[in-house]
Amino acid sequence: MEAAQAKIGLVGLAVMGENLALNIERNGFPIAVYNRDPDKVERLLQTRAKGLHFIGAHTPAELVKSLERPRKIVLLVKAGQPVDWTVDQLRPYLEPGDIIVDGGNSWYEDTERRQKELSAKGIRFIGSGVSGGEEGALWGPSLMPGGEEDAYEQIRPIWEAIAAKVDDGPCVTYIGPGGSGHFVKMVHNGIEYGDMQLIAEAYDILHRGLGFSAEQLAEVFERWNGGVLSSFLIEITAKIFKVKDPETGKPLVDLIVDKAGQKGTGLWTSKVALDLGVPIPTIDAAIMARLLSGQRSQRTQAAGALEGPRGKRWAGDASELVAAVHDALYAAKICSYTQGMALLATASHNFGWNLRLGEIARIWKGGCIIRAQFLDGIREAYAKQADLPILLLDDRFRDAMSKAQLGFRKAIAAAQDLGIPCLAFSSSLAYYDSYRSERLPQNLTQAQRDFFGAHTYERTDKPELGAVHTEWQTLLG
Ligand code: NBP
Repeated sequence: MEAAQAKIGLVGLAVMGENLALNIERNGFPIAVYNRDPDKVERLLQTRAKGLHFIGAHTPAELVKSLERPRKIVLLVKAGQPVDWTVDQLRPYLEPGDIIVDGGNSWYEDTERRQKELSAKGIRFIGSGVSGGEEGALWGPSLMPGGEEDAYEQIRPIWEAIAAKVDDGPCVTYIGPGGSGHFVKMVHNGIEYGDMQLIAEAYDILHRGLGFSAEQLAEVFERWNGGVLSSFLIEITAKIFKVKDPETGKPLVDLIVDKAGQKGTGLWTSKVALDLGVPIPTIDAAIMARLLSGQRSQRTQAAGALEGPRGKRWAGDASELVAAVHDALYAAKICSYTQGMALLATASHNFGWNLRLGEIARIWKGGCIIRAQFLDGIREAYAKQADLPILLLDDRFRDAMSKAQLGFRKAIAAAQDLGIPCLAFSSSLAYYDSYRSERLPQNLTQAQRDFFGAHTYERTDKPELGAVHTEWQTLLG
């Protein structure tokens, strides 16, 4: 291939970069690729990219030289300092109008800093969330681009061509200015943490509480995948229960150490939510559950020392508990997505992003890890009312909660009786009940704050007084 022929360049040939590059090329865009370790470039060109419209670049200069103007370069390198390093490598060869697209899981404030730094040289920087893992990157991810809209317009044809497709279009939309694309991707990941933890808790109740085998679990999850819970994560859960370890013949899932790792985007979601003052207890619980799972040696010690139900089985009708756990999973999922969307709404308001929540739900319907038919209901809810205060108040979800809430309570009560932890289920129910409570006990909290710190309070019977303070000790006499 002649020089200056590629439509787009890509840096970072690990699992995401390699697969996204193949997706871009398959959709008709000749691509130039570069990696810090050049062996990876050669390996790709000799294997999966052999005979395709790829240009292998061995230096940043070569990469830039092989691109049409304005240059468009996608980064899929490890988030954090490697992104700055890669940008610094490219910067001397770029010209005003060129566009860098960071497709990694970058912290949204880093994206905004990079946008500012590069704009001084006329270079545009898009922070685009890419979700869907290896398969998504290759066959169609969900893409969440944020930054200057006219810069996004330049890559839009490529982004729309490579994105997953659902009944109402490609799973990509312009998210908004600044770091909004990476923020939305971060919240997507937080919601993913919540979904995974809720599924894990449902599994625990059925497995420990009912003694269901992997085969029975596969059957239950397969059935659930045909209804309101239908989603990629439920589908792969059913598949996981069917896989046997080739060596021992046992279900592979039973042989996996009960310790879940995390790379940070879930934790970021919780931290940002605290900073913005948005309660997201289901997602917080999912992070706490992973942290607790990591404290394995303490748990092993405590298992023999701390009292509580041990190995107790559900004495009632198994099918009733299965139905209750199904309802709990659906209800808690509604609570979790309500929290995630509330976080997006607050960020949009505080940062002036003008996020279109219905459109974000739409682009999550395909390609990404949380993809599910369920998201169509969220899209419709925001299409009906763009400023819906909380998703729980949409007719569809309010009715669904009314129907599911008894099962929700029953499943949690059963888990508590059996001594099975369900951090995310119970946090979700407490979230729901808090919203339903016209009066919460924080009148007492405020009284305590005024007692020890003169923090004042407002009176229910005399709102016109505003903040008042009482000398509590004096009144005690
Ligand atoms: P990694 O996150 O493992 O990154 C690998 C790439 O980063 C390689 O090109 C590597 O170059 C480069 N790199 C590293 Br590692 N350290 C570097 C440094 N100090 N300076 C410059 N370059 C460095 O790969 P990935 O899993 O494909 O993910 C890429 C991005 O996409 C990440 O931000 C990730 O969070 C995000 N993401 C991943 C997934 C997923 O399922 N894996 C899904 C969605 C988003 P080298 O080859 O020379 O070491």
